[in-house]
Amino acid sequence: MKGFYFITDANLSLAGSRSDVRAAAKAGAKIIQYRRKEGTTASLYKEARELKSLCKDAKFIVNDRVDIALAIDADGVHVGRDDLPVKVVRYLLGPDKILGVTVRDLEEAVQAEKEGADYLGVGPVYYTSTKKDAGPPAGIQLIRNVRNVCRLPVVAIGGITLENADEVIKAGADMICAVSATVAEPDVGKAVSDFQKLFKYH
Ligand code: TZP
Ligand code: MG
Repeated sequence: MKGFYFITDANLSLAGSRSDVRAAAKAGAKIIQYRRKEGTTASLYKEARELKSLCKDAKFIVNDRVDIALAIDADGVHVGRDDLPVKVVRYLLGPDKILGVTVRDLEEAVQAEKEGADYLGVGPVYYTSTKKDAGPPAGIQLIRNVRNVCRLPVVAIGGITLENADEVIKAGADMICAVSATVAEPDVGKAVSDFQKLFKYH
């Protein structure tokens, strides 16, 4: 799958996640991830269910929470090093749901592929202040290296803007994810559609 990968961020959002998800889906985002670090399980469940219903043709992925993803029959889950182990998540999800895994270097990428990931979230490519514990920027060389070694789709993330997205796609990213460059924009739909357009020329 090629194209834009949208992630919700309630703290950066100007209009709220519902409005953002509606706009992102309409603008053609291929995947929409529900990422929310605060809130009760009950409130996350309710919001996830609502947001999934707004996704149209975009796949709906839940960050961190396998239980919520299963409860609302999401298309998949995205996990990282602080979440359940990849093998365990694959077991809980079964073979058909999408399992995305964040990786910060080539070794983690190879490991995630072995353990049953369906795509790799690779980054941070550039400096980001959106995720405090994202680690140091890996640069586009990591995108190239993962592309050359792994067969899974590469979703590039971290500090990506309309100005640098092109070189990230050229380096081999199948999908681009930009949080602050979309969610914090006054017109989320336009921002997503501008990112989405970049894929027409590759
Ligand atoms: N994972 C790695 S970097 C990141 C996440 C969720 C945040 C990316 O946000 P931004 O605003 O696109 O740099
Ligand atoms: Mg996580």
